[in-house]
Amino acid sequence: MRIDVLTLFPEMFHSPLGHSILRRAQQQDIVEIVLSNIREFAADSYRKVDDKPYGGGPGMVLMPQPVFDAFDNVRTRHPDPGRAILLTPQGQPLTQEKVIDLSREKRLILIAGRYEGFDERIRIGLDAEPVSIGDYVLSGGELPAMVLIDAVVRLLDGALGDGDSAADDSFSKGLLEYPHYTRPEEFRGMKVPEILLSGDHGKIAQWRKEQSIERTKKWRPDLWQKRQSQPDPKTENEP
Ligand code: 6GU
Repeated sequence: MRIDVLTLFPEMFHSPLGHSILRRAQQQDIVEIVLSNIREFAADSYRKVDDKPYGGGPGMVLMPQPVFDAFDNVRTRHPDPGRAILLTPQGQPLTQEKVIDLSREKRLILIAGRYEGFDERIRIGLDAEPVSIGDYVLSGGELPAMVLIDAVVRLLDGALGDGDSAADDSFSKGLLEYPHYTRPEEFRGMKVPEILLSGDHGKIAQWRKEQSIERTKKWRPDLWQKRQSQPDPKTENEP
């Protein structure tokens, strides 16, 4: 997969992209991530990329021209035209379902905005899909773009280590993941549940399933309701 990111702050991406799974996935050519600085496409000598909103109001608005020019510059550098995503708090929620869908693309072009907002013609003219990472406001689209990249890249073939798997992830079956324990068997008076030491894999699987259900009901009643009202045919008949 190729991921282009159009941003005013490419340096913000260096640390997250330079560590752990994202670093390894790039080294192994599972993903190519290309950062473009929107400011380099500013037309004037002040490198201006924002201006006051028509109609008045607070803050500044990202101008269309530098973003369109940055977009045109990267678009032809890869055979696949790509799926354009606009990171904005007004976007559709980034769910695991959406992440799985995005992970099937050959190319994504992410546009991370700043300021009070971006000129609406960016979304319309570039046919960019608005995506949000949750119902709270961040100061720019960079952190959301990094969140999206991490969530997508870990699903690409070969990105996770041999022992790891995305199959048991929280949300992958509409439930939160079960609790984990490692050594020691007792820590500050808290014991590892007996069943996990039993070696009975059937019972352990059953216990984990129950735990997943319990914590989903307790911590994410919204997810539990959704699962009850629309059973997933793939998981319906599981224990
Ligand atoms: Cl994608 N952008 C900003 N600025 N804030 C957000 C967001 C995106 N998603 C949640 N909050």
